Amino acid sequence: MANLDPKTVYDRDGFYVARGVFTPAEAQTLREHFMRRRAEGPKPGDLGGNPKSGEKDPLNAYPRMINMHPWDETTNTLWQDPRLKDLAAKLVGDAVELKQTMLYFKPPGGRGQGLHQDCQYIQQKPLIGVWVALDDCDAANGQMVVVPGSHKLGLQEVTSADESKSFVGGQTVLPEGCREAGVPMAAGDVLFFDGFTIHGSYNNTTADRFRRSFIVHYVGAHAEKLVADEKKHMSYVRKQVLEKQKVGA
Ligand SMILES: O=C(O)CCC(=O)C(=O)O
Repeated sequence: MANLDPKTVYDRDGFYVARGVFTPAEAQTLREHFMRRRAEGPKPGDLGGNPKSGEKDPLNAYPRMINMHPWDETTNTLWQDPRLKDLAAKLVGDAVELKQTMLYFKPPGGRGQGLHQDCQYIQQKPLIGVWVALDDCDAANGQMVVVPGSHKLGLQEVTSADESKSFVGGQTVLPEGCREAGVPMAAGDVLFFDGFTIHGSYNNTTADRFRRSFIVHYVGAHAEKLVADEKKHMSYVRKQVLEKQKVGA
């Protein structure tokens, strides 16, 4: 079959994998850089550890970093890298602007993130996630999982996630007949996905392999505000938890 162009694939499936965007040497430099920054100690917005679990939760030592670009020059350069920004713009069909930057470490034994749509958090469209693999990723170390075609289904309802598998408390209620597909990637590959595409990841079940990824979210320069029904926004899961606590008090 003839190779389809990236935008055709993105529009059809809701995601596109660009192979070998960064060299193995660049991926290694980025891994080493972010491990050094993590070792410096807590950063604003860290998320993922469970202080109640003491040393048991590997995410205590490796919480997710967010919005590093104001204090980390490497991040501030990387989100503007034309290899990410130009393809993101081509895929959304508009110039793009930065929404957020993130770094997931997912150490051995680390939990994943329940399946979700990014527009269930960020109320703007078009929104595009750009996920740079810094390690080789497969099912064992918790590769990304997507639901092909789900970007065409609109926002779905949210519910609580199994927190033994997900470091966040909410997940999407999967529509009937949905098929999940793992996305194996090599360090340096980049996954681009639509803000409506259902995606997430499972636990890193390896004893010795990290699954690190650098992520940028961009919005279209002419993005519209989205107003999700209450039950389709992740804040609904938090509200339900607070309601239950009130009833139990
Ligand atoms: O890296 C993961 O496991 C999930 C990332 C994700 O959900 C995102 O980048 O929007």
